[in-house]
Amino acid sequence: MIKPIFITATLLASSLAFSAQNYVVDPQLTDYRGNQGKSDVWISHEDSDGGLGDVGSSGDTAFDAQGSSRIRFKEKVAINDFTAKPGLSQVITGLPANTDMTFSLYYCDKKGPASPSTLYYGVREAVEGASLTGKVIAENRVHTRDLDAAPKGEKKACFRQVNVDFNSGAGAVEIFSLMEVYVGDADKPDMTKDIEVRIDEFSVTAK
Ligand SMILES: [Ca+2]
Ligand SMILES: [Ca+2]
Repeated sequence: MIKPIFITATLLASSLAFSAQNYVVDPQLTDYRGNQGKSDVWISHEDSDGGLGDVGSSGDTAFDAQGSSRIRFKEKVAINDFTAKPGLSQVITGLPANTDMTFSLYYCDKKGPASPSTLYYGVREAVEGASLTGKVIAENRVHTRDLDAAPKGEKKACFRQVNVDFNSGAGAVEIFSLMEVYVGDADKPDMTKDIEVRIDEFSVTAK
């Protein structure tokens, strides 16, 4: 009678190994796209008319069905504040406590090696009702020029995977993914068109 139980346990262990639980809700931004960027889980950090950047849904996708988020400064806005960091975040509760985990997403910037955009992403402690105010647990910055060898999206190869490790602490965190723009000595970057990037395919899993 012992043998069948052993086989069942082995099958369970192997199926778990192939699909680690992803704690992000609407991780592929499919619902976000379906609802034109309105979401109960994704928090947009934007104020385009106020010059703080625009966040919205896009039909582009890294994998599977349509949906990603487009972050941009619009060329038509009279005065853009390039110190603003527009983007998305999501509060995630119910993580296993004090566990080493990985946060990853796919980032697309078609502007090439000289792009003024940098992706600033990471994990903060969650503070109820006060998005992006918690203590930073882990953070990273990446430029598209550094992602030639990174895993690519299947539908749009412009999407490249980035990640950062963190410890879940008490089990409630806020993941964030924001665009920073480098202006340098100029008043503003080259604005012959919108400065835009896309983000998609989010994942938070135990290591
Ligand atoms: Ca997607
Ligand atoms: Ca918007």
